[in-house]
Amino acid sequence: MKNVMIFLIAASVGYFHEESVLRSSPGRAPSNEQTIRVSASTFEFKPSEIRVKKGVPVVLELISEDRHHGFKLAEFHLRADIQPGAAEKIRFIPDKTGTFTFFCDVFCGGGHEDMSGILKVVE
Ligand SMILES: [Cu+2]
Repeated sequence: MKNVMIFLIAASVGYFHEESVLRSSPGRAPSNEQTIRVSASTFEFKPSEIRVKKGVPVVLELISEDRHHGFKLAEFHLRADIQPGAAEKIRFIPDKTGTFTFFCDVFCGGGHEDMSGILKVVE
């Protein structure tokens, strides 16, 4: 009987250990995370309007269709360089609602100043 108890305790400890390892395994994306692909080209972002929900993790997958561009979303302290041929991923959790402007912060030619878009965060 004593042996059975020891076995049960050992089995349950092992079980819980495995559970915690599964939960904390690195690289596992939260199930509600959403990936939004944004392409940059002279002189626009597509889509130019991104709608997300407050509190839901977002991955922006930034790609360039032509040359070096930048991505800056100051209110969420996000910025990235976007180079052709390589997707740049930015993860964040929108923690406030509102309409925020993102823009290209790498000079890319005559229409650079107009290269922007908006992020709408809703409840
Ligand atoms: Cu630019």
